[in-house]
Amino acid sequence: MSSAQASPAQGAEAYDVVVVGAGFAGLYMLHRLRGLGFSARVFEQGGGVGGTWYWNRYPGARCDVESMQYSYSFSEELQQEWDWSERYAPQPEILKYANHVADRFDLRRDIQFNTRVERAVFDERANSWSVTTSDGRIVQAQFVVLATGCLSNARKPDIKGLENFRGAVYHTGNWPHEDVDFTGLRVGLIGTGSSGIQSAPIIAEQAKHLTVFQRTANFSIPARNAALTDEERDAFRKNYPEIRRFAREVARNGIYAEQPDRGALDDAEDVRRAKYKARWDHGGLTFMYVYNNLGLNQAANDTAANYVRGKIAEIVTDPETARLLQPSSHPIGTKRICIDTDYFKTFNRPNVSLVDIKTNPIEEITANAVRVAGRDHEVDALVMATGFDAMTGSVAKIDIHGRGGQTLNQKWAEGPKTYLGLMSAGFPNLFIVTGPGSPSVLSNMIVSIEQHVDWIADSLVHIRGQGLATIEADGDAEERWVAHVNEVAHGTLYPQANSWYMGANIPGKPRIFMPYIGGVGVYRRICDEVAAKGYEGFVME
Ligand code: N01
Repeated sequence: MSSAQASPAQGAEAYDVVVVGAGFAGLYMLHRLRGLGFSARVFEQGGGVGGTWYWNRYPGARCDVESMQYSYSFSEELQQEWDWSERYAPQPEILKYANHVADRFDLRRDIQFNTRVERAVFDERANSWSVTTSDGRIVQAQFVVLATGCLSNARKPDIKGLENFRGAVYHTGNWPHEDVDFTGLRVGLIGTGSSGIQSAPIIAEQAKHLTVFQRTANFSIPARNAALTDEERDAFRKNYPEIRRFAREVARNGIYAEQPDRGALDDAEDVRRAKYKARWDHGGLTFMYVYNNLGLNQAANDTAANYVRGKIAEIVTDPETARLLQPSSHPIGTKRICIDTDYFKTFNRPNVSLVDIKTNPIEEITANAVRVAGRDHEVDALVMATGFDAMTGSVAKIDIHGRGGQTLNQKWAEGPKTYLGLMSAGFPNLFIVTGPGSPSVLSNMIVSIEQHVDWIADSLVHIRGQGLATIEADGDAEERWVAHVNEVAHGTLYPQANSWYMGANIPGKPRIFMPYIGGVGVYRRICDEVAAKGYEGFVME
């Protein structure tokens, strides 16, 4: 059945589909392709499956979406048989789950590990891609699916003198596989996003001293993590059909939770405070669902932000440290909100100190210290929790040439352009899973991954059924979609923050709000309508 197997250079290794990445997206894509009779090969740069959960092994790493929801829904048996141990699964357990899925569905035999895809060139005569891998092979594929992940290109900032530092330097997004022991060491932690906020309390328990270098104070809500009981797991399992339906079709971010029906200013001050308290006590991301206008209206947002600032002041005993930890540079939620266990409390420990590097940026890293405002903070090890070149970074690392030899990096020089986040005009038969222009990082990633993979799989079946060779985003449809993504974003408070959603954490990266903020339910309906109308906005030949 395989058109790709027949078309390219005689004797070349050829597949219908090459999938880049064996994280949650790549694994499910492979499973679907197999089930539909397509030949497929997955290339994965890591030594195992799991993607982000393979690399992010830092102390305290766990998911901020509840484990019963941060899981595949495509197999009823899988979701009934897997036992999550905690409300928020720790990284090792999520990695174990990814490995279980790979084994249960016999996926490994089509995955080549420790292999990067370095280059992909579209051959306009053969209508197929030549894919060059890091082991020097070139394979042919009619289709390429980039399942490269949104937060997979870890970024160590270019800080003066870093190369002179004599101790170990770790990055949370590329953590060693062997145990890292900070016992007796003075540790410097740079970065206070989700990774820094999760790791600080654990490192502080082990290290002799922890110095946290903070550029931007962040909003964080207690996780209230706990072991899951059999009753809780059973309740989820019984209600999975409704929970999954709701997450896909109703919830804006793909998470089943009570949806707000009013704005923050519709309630009196005491009622509002009681609601915030209830959500703070409950813990987790749903703090932001108390009201339906926290991302839209500054005055409404201020009420939630003030509540959290008040909580920080209550928890942190030193008033100056509390003041520094209170975020003031962005509306709450416009940078990814953090979920923590004892983060603010950690600053009450005698072996923890906070250094403000907003007012006085790091001047230099020396052999044994981080120098700020002329003072050397001595450290034996450095932990960079400095984030990722998000959404586009891992795609940009692949040298992708589309029609007329244009590279994707040239096309995206002013910011990523896609139609529905799925394809980019000029690059036929190249799909992106949860790419810029789709809800992606604003959602429960597994819900969005399953939706994209299913949509791509359906489109491939359509192409095969119609005897077609290519699918490509139409340039005008893409322009309209990019404008729509932008317009929706600018109707919210999100672009106010210097966030990685905006590319603001990477010097020189264009400031574009990359994900689609219209909500996963709305987005799914748009994608389904496009398909139902004969893939409107795509050119198929
Ligand atoms: O990265 P980040 P992250 N000098 O980019 C600072 C997901 N995730 O790895 O804000 C000094 O958020 C930077 O400062 P600023 C989640 O979606 C999920 O923590 O740019 N500081 C910031 O404080 C999350 O949002 C989970 O001023 C520098 C920090 O480093 C995303 O991954 C857990 C600097 C980077 O924060 C990324 O999170 C972990 C410099 N030169 C991650 N450069 C869960 O599921 C950067 N910083 C819970």
